[in-house]
Amino acid sequence: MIPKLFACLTTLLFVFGALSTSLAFPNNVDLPKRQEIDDASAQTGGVPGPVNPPPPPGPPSFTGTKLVNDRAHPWRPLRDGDERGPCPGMNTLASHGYISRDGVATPGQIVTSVQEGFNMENKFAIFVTYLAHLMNGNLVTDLLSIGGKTRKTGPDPPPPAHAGGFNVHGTFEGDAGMTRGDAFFGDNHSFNQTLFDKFVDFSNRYGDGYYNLTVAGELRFQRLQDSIATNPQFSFKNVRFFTAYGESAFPINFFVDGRKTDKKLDMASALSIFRDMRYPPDFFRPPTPMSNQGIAEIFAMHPFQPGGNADGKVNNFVVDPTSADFTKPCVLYDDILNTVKTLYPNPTGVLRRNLIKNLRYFYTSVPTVFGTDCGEQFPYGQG
Ligand code: HEM
Ligand SMILES: *[C@@H]1O[C@H](CO)[C@@H](O)[C@H](O)[C@H]1NC(C)=O
Ligand SMILES: *[C@@H]1O[C@H](CO)[C@@H](O)[C@H](O)[C@H]1NC(C)=O
Ligand SMILES: CC(=O)N[C@H]1CO[C@H](CO)[C@@H](O)[C@@H]1O
Repeated sequence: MIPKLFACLTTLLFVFGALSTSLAFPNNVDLPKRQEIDDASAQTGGVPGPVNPPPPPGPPSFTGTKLVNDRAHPWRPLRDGDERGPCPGMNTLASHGYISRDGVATPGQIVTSVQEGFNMENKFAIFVTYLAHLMNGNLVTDLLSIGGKTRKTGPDPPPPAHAGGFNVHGTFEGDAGMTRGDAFFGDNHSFNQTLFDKFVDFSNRYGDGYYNLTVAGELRFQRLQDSIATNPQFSFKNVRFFTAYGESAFPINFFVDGRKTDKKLDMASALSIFRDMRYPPDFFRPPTPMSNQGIAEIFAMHPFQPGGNADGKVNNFVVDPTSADFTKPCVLYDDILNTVKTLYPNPTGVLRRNLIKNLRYFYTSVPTVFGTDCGEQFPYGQG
């Protein structure tokens, strides 16, 4: 199993194209010096309406390190109604204006922002973003909340779809996060100081005061043990199995200043990003495009099989052999398609067209991110 696992994980290779963004404006209008979007719905005249979603952005032409906590992207405190959620990366990008500061954006804007602000690799960014959009976004208006449900993403889709944003439990957001509690305990998305104290404690014990891969492996395993022992509804499979290991590597891959080469995160920087949604002062993004480098090492420290607590009982972890794991990534693709089909059993009109397009955009990332071509599926036809 391990050689196969590594074979799979080490084939997370990347392809590059060229990105060119050109914004055409009439030249007789007075434009602000910098285009800043403060309110996503303002882009559509206040009421988001149907949109024909454009293809995802390609990679930027420059992918080296640079100052990203710059004068064009000042941190600002939250205003009433701004959406923030379980992702410290997206929260930080919103609070620095890399996406609309209200926390509502199109998938294209999210991909551009993670590339620009954290140097996330293009295909990986497309994979994560379109996954979130298919699970929790509004496919008609092409808008997604990085926090809770908001009218700013537009009219509700037909149930059981919800367009509820990142905070919705069980589609993308899941259990055993590092600094967020399990949904069972009531709040699945806010920064939790008690959990952050544990992050610091583990960094002291295993990393000499820094978060590195050794700390990541120990903390990931401890958070799983915590949930097994305390959360009767603990679930850890499919999407959540993959994202949890990825997210354990992200603080090393993305939150360490790009001029450093030691792959360890200091606690002041961690607190700044996790709690305050704020880049450390003078922060440079990583020197090369990054994704989930390190997950093989994190996993190998304490191999763990997907599953959950059965029968609503704590300390009753049962492995689910039907779940995807790192040796079966195409099962994850099947699972994602099943979730989409459950959310959208009978789409028509613009919704159906946009489902077809978004599934297509999502799949463009799958062969690269999985290192294998799972065979694209077309549950709603090909348009
Ligand atoms: C590309 C678009 C992205 C999407 C759609 C996304 C979405 C999410 C979601 C839904 C979660 C919550 C999962 C959970 O723990 O239950 C999460 C967690 C996380 N994200 Fe993101 N994210 C994105 C980009 C990023 C980036 C660029 C970074 C780093 C710079 C990042 C870092 C993290 C970390 C560290 C966590 C775990 C937080 C914790 O366990 O306390 N994410 N993300
Ligand atoms: C934070 O997490 C701890 C440990 O899981 C929990 O006991 C506590 O109630 C949480 N705090 C909040 C404010 O949710
Ligand atoms: C993490 O830091 C600790 C303490 O300095 C060190 O022993 C360990 O080897 C480091 N882990 C990695 C993967 O570098
Ligand atoms: C299942 C669950 O508890 N989900 C919660 C996640 O957090 C949001 C925002 O507080 C709640 O609305 C959900 O009920």
